[in-house]
Amino acid sequence: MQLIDGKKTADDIKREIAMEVEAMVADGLRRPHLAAILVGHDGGSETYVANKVKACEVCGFTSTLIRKEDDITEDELLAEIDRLNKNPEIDGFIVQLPLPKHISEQRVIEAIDPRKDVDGFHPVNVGRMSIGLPCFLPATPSGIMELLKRYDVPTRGMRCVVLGRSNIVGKPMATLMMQKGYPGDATVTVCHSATKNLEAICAEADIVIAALGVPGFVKASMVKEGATVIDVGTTRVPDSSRKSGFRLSGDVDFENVAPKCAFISPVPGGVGPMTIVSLMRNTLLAAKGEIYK
Ligand code: BQF
Repeated sequence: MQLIDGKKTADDIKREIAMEVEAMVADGLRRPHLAAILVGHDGGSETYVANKVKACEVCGFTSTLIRKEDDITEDELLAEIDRLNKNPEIDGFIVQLPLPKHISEQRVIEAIDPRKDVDGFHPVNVGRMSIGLPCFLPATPSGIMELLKRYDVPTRGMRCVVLGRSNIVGKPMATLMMQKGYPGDATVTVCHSATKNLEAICAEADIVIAALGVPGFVKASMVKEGATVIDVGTTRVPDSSRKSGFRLSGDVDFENVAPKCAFISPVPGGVGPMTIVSLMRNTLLAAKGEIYK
């Protein structure tokens, strides 16, 4: 069993990005600039945005955090997005999800200029990804593809089961795994809450990508000997032995599943750090104008 170390891989890539940024600065270019809009004070969102701001520092990017209270109106948020769209100093920006219930996430996403949509959530980027055109890839699936590549995980002709069908992880993950080339060329099955015989479908998979958000869902009986298991779950579960009061729990029963695996990614320290680094990569691409010329 080989552990897929997302933390170390992400640290390596951040060093690669930082070197490229210093070369840009030496050439007289300005640093890539990422902005993030954070609405409200949700604990998870605060942590995720802090992770992104920290990664910007490590990569040598400029970052701007725009905080809004959770009673902001949708129109006010859309106006802020319009300002960022028009601000030539900003290469890319994100609106941290989830948003308060009175705001339409879809309307917000569609207000972002696709050329600055470094989360890759705008329908233009989703559509371009689906037909294999240059685009900003969504950070989590992109990070997983990078891990499969750096660990030489075989994917061509492999049966890949994606658990979960979200717009942010499950659907784009399935799209990327079935695309031509490496890492891709897999035979992909997407399972969700209405799937019958899910256990049996998983047990035939060479690659299982678990993105349902149910702690410990994937059990040893659901995994084939020699399979690769990628755990995307990051559920906060109460843990009184931690000073934070919680720990991150993955979707995989790691202790029992790991012994059967060729490769497995842990939580924490697996996919999560790669999600952050993919956002940095997209911001660098935005700054260089390499997607939309
Ligand atoms: C780690 C996210 C659900 C909903 C919205 C490192 C992150 C997480 C874990 C992180 C996530 C999850 C992010 C680890 C960003 C991943 O060491 O294991 C980093 O910051 N993430 C997000 O921005 O929005 C989410 C999960």
